[in-house]
Amino acid sequence: MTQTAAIGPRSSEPAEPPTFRHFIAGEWCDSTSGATFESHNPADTRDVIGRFQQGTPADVAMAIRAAADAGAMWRRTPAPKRGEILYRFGALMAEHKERLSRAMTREMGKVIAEARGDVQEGIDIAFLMAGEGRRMFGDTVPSELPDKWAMSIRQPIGVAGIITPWNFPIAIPCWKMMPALVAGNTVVFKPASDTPHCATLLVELMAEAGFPAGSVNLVTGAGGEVGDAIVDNPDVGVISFTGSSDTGRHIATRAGRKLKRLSLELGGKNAIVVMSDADLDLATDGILWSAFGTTGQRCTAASRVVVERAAVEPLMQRLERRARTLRLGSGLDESIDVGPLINAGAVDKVAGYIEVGRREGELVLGGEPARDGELANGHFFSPTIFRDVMPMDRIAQEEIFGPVLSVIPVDDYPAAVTAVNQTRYGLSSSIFTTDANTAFRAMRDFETGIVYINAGTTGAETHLPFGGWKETGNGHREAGHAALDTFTEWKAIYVDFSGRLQRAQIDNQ
Ligand code: UN1
Repeated sequence: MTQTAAIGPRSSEPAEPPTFRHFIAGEWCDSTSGATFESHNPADTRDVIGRFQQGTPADVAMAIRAAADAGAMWRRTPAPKRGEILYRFGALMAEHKERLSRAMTREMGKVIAEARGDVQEGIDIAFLMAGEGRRMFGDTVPSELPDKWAMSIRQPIGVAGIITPWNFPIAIPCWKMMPALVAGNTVVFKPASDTPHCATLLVELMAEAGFPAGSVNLVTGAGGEVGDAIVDNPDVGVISFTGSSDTGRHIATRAGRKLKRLSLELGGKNAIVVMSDADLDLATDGILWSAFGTTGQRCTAASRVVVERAAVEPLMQRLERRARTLRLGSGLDESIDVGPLINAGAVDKVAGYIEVGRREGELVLGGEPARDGELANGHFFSPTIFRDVMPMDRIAQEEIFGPVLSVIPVDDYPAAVTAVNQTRYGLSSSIFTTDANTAFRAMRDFETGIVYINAGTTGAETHLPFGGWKETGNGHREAGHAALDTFTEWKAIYVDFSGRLQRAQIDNQ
């Protein structure tokens, strides 16, 4: 291991924060900018986690060159052998799970149980994709002509640009890098500026696992500088991005001009439907977990609850009572339910939506930053619930990415379907009902990439496709074997062993 980071309580004499570096061509190196930026603990911003390289287009160019050079060898390494390195990496993550989880809570803020889940999701996808090294199926099919063989195989694209968000700082980079690498691509990884430490720890373990020099390159820094340089470089054949819709559009425009392969995973405005026949205690559990888990900072978070009118009052009572018991604080304390928002900008954004919400619905809980006592130095925001919100209100339409829930009353199931689907996004949805017919109708009717029955909107597992309809993405899927589609080209191969010219579509009449 090339670097270690101090994790845990600060001593009374805070040490100088450590400086971390890019990882290019198998070496840890400084940026050509000579500049660094800091990463802070969002639960207590006095806690500086470290200094990180302020990457430049020149750094990116070096990383892409290293990745392109390494690609020549990596793509010829048999896929099962590539998979063995993924297995080693998954095992190393499992060995270091607690250290990674604690580092994540410190840097990103999610509570420690959720951080462990995030790391586990990384382990799961590493093992799943390691197995793909021995599968990676193509088709072998009969030819329409005699003495002719027909088959299809997947081949790597080349250099993959991996641009990731801060909200799943281990899982999402793994969702992208594991399929890219097992398929024979090499990667240039640009993590979110809010979580460069998690990314560094991850890449340290990748190097230890045996990914060869140049196959994985890390460049930290700002999206405008580092991200754009990755997207624009002609030697990057595929880009995978998860983040905001605005940034997604920006990347899509630039990548589109160059006709690049691009996988986008963007916003969500996910709804939970509660029918009057639902188990309301179970629904309350699902809603609170989906709305306030990760402080609402998941693409899959539930920010809308669409409730049949007869269930509104009993559900509201349960939600309010239970939401009031949620404890805010540092996620390193196991008893805490809700950690901080990621940064001051996020607090401002959420606070702005509270003002919008006051004009649209009735605020029944929360609605302001939480700054009492130990929360004073963090970016905390009280779990917030609005009721009597209309489906087309702004707080029911725009992604807030914070602990803000809108309760939308509807008359019946058809009205619920309309409300669920009346948004530009389509990531996940859920319904609580005890009627099997209603459940099956929802599976058919909800226009989202993920549907849950009698569970909240979060908690996708890595062996199924993850992604959304409509403006949530651009048709690609992460996780599952569908993830390989982003990172491979198909090649159809015909072998004619007849010894004569056989013309398809003509000589087989
Ligand atoms: C995200 O928020 O971008 O389904 C990913 C879930 C997690 C992944 C969320 N497994 O909530």
